Amino acid sequence: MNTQQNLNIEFSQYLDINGTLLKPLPATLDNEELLIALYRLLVLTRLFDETAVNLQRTGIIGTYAQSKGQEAIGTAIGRAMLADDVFIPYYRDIATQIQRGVSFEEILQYWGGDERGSNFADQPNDFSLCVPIATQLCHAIGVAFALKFQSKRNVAVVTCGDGATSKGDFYESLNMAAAMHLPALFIINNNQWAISVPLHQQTASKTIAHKAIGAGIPAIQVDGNDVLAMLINISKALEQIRQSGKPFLIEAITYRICDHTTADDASRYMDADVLQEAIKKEPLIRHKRFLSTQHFWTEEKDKALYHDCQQQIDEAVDRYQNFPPQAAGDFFDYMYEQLPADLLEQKQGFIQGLKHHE
Ligand SMILES: Cc1ncc(C[n+]2csc(CCOP(=O)(O)OP(=O)(O)O)c2C)c(N)n1
Ligand SMILES: [Mg+2]
Repeated sequence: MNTQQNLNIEFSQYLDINGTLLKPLPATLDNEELLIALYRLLVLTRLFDETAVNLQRTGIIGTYAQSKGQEAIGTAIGRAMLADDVFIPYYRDIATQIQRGVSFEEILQYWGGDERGSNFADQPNDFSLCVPIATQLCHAIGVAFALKFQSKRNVAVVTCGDGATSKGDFYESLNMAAAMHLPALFIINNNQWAISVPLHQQTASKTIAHKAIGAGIPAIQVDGNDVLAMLINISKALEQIRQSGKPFLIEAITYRICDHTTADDASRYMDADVLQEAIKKEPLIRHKRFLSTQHFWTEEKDKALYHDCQQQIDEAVDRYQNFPPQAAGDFFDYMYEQLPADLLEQKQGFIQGLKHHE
């Protein structure tokens, strides 16, 4: 019997869980300023998450999905992309969004039910957060097709969770990207859970990367808690896509060390010992240890950085809370240039109902 293809999946890691460098970094990453900038983004995302949860608990925003423990993925994506690439995110991607011109107050507006938060003031190309699972993958294929049609050397970068890879939208998107040679980068946040459903109940596939191989797309696994490995591999994949015009998939291995959203209580289904083990591998501690071994990072600098990041977030929260409220019925206005008659009727009914209520 002849073998058609070996289906081995490479796993890439640069920093072990103690922050020790396992192999030399490429010259582009041997840069103190960049290494600290990455750490700052990790911390900023972590602190914003904590602040957003507090705002939800005090009724100031409606709901929120944290990226706690998964910050390295979005941090690396934002750093690696070019400004003219297009990002098609899902709801755990704020670390990327804040690097691409989306403000903290816009993100808070989104989770506060204010549609103006998706009408980015300083980000003309990227898509808004996507909560319907996996639908953004199909949108990304449309974007990638448009980029190819316009002969641009840009890439549509789309993210989703492990659970989303069970949906037809995922398989259809992979198939079309590969068959039509589209410049799309799929990055999967494999945080081991889809709300309360663990990965092994979600799929019998050995890895999510194998699903891409089946579609004819090269794929690798990367330690998703290692911001350096993520950045190196995403940069390499983007370059390969720009050269070849063909898609690529990265499965980022991480763990959701938080509730699914503020509407969830993970302690009801997540094993406490497994969680404790996962916390030891999270990305912030690891990168901080690495910086400390480089001799340029101290506890003093660390404290100052946390203080600075929190201040930046508090100022954004202030701006969010002092923003003039949206007009009643405003949420009807963003889908169509001209509202169809039935929706116009609903909008008017809604506004009248509010007046009646007052
Ligand atoms: C089409 C659709 N079906 C169901 C849901 C409810 N839902 C919200 S999050 C989620 C699980 C997603 O898990 P995963 O893709 O692994 O992403 P994660 O939240 O773990 O990052 C589900 C089923 C939804 N938002 N959209
Ligand atoms: Mg998941």
